[in-house]
Amino acid sequence: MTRAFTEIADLLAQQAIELPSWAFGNSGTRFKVFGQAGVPRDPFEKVSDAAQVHKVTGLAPTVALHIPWDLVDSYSDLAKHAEDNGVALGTINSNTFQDDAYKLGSLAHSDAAVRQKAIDHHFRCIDVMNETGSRDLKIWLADGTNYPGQDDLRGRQDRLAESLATIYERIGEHQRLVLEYKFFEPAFYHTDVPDWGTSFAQVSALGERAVVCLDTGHHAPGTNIEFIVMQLLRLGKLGSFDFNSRFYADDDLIVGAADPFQLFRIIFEVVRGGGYGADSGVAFMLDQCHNIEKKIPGQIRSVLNVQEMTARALLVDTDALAAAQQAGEVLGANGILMDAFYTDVRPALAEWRASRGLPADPMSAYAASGYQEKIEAERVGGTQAGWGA
Ligand code: PSV
Ligand code: MN
Ligand code: MN
Repeated sequence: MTRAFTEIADLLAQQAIELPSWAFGNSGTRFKVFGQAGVPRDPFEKVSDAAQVHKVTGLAPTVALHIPWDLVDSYSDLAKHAEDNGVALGTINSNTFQDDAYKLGSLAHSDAAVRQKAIDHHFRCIDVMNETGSRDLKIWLADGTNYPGQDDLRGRQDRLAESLATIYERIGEHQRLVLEYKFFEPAFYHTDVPDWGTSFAQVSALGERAVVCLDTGHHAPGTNIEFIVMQLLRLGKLGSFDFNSRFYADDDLIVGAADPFQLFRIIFEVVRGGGYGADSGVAFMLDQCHNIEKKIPGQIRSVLNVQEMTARALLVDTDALAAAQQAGEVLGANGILMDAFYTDVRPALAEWRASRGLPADPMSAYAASGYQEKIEAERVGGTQAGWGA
């Protein structure tokens, strides 16, 4: 038994999933970047492509930028361009992993001059946020070491805390600092922000407007990610998700492709913990790249996957579940969760979309729109997302 779809229809309308600008540029692995026809030549074209995803799904009203990948002369012009295309600019992601100066780290580096360079970059990102009206500054650090003894673990953590505090002081009253963690890569021996506990400890020392970003691809195999979701929500520190799928490492594959059941379990805990909806303070984002498949359809498929698992998570009969848990009905409780997970919500979602003036089948609607053919014919020399993203 599950709840009726009609009971969750309005809740589904609250869903918003931010798209990363870098999903639209050429990307690859360290072995090869495969160029695709029609990829954007500049940030304006990335925003135009992201807008196509929102147009056919109604799910993706904002686009995250990565600085300096998305360098433009005027961010107000870019924000205006987004608005003209029916979307808005969202999170600003910093980048302290591509300059030679950052070879041994950035915010945790032993040299104060390198730390200051990285801090200044974040100040520049905050300036951009002030122009775009963005709420979140997202920090993912490549900082770490490759060899035991290479640097002082404790010293690096202390320096990181100091650098973050300097950046935090600069963010506005309505802005947030969001610290992402990742267990390894590009550093292989130790990473300065490897896990949710470290991110939590660092942001807790900063203050209320500092929160954690959970990237679903940044955990060791077998990690119970929904437990981390529950704990961070419980502690009031879950700021955002970077959604993607992984089989082996930081694969950045389409969310829900590798393990839809895990995505369902994560979203169930989000809903359970009050993290769902516009006012929850938990931002849903994608952090993906599409190395071999077309990018716009890849993003459409991704937001639909999130929507499908959200619908299933919302369908859980929570009253019955609580009763079964209270009564110690192990299989009964598990059965209630699985009933919702096994519900095929695709036909109901197609109807739901049609009733809201959206295409019942967004993938076909995009294919029929002619947009892909148009950009493939018009754009020559598209840009690279960054690296493997
Ligand atoms: C690197 O692992 C990474 O994929 C992080 O997940 C960031 O969110 C992303 O790059 C963009 O900086
Ligand atoms: Mn990420
Ligand atoms: Mn990643």
